[in-house]
Amino acid sequence: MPVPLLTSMHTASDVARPLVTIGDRALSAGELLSAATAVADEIAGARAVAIDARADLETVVATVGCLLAGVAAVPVPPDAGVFERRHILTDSGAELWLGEKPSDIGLPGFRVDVSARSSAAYPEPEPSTPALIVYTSGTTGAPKGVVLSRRAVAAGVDGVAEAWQWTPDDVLVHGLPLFHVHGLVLGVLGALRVGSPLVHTVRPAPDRYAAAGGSLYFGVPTVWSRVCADPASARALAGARLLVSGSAPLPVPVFEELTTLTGKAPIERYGMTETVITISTRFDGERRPGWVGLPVSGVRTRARSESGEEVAHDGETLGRLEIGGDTLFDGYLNNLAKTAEVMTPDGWFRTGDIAMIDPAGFHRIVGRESVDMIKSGGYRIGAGEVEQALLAHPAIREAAVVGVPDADLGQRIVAYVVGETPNPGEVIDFVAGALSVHKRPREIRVVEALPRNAMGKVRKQALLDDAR
Ligand code: MLC
Ligand code: AMP
Repeated sequence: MPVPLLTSMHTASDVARPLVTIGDRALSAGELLSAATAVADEIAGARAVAIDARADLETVVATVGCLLAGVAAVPVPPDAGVFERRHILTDSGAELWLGEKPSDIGLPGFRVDVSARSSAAYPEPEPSTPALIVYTSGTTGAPKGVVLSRRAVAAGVDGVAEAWQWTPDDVLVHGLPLFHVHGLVLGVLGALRVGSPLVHTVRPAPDRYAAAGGSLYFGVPTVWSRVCADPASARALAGARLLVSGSAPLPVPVFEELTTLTGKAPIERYGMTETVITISTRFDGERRPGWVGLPVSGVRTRARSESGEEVAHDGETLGRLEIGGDTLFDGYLNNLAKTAEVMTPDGWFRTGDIAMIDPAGFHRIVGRESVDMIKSGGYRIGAGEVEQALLAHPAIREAAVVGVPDADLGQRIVAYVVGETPNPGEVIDFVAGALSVHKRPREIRVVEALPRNAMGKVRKQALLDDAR
């Protein structure tokens, strides 16, 4: 029989020690296992189940329940608006809803009870079984369901655990959302696989990080920049073993300030929903501002020029970054065409990121191929998806969305719209209600006309220049 995915949860030496703490509630390994088994008892036999993925213990118990039963977990952002939630539920084919049910959801379901107990035993599913279907944005259209197998989850966690010397002696702290790879796969399943207790602060606020007393901290760059803006909280992290940044580029000034305030250079690591975590600096290696390090164990990378040749590893030639290895997803659910677009014929995943590699194998991510893929606060947001939502507003005739450089969020969504004097605040709320709150434009600029080229295509660069 295959080795359990969440190995350490089954073999914890002290089953009574808190293994997962979220806010002021905690579960030991024993409690988590039996509460999750009670969920597995209810859902066994389903293909996919939706989870109302709030930052709470119920989300952890529900996800572990799915993994025990071999049912694909579909984390649904708790702030997902009606369009987005409907799309996720329909596309994923989720058969049940775990959590509190909004009135527009017709699926059967139940509330997860973290005090429920079951001692049923489930055989470990094959590594190829889907573990999660995570919805993520493309440049256009609705979010796509990324199918991650148990093998990919295991490989993604094991690679960084080796690079960071992450062990059960660590206490992991973060407050990231539990519906993406960073917070859920690395930040929850990672802790459960390694067996290091997790303290989740519900929100990634600097004072909560400071008060948590962990040895290993995860954050997106926005979180680290806010930590630096609160020097007392930053200094409180001086005793931690590792501060890890990922999901978006960590600005060099933030890297340097964090190093000065905490006495520790942060670890940077690079990942994607489709590939889990693939490149990182190491606990025992160089940490270079602006560079994300080396492929983790089991991961292969290559950077290719437009004509397809691998570029020189000279630390300056740019190439399109591709990834190979066990951490790769199985494809986009119900979307063979999109899957074929992002996979090379020889089985590598085209990340859409532009990178350079130096002679020592260190990687630097310099940007995205497409201006329509935006990263704001570490969230991936497709310009096309926001434009579609804007066009559904009755006062808007045309819309174009750009990601403008922003000191706090990395990129800030600015929407240019043409229409009958729409009210900016109301338009922002309209998008927040249709998609997810974090996909809302931070600014609306009403213009007479959008700049277009001879083909009629919007000139996004002109909008970016204008917004800057
Ligand atoms: C604001 N709010 C609104 C609103 N405007 N609600 C409704 N309508 C509106 N118009 C509310 C929000 O819901 C929220 O409420 C509060 O106001 C603040 O929202 P915000 O301003 O959007 O939050 P912000 O401070 O900007 O968030 C920053 C952040 C967040 C860093 C905390 O961006 C974040 O959590 N980022 C993490 C993203 C992440 O995990 N990415 C990983 C992807 S995986 P309330 O009640 O909620 O406070 C990946 C792979 C890899 O990338 O490599 O890791
Ligand atoms: P997501 O699918 O939300 O996981 O977003 C993946 C994208 O985030 C990648 O394609 C990169 O563009 C970006 N990203 C993740 N980690 C880093 C990092 N450490 N540095 C730069 N960009 C990153």
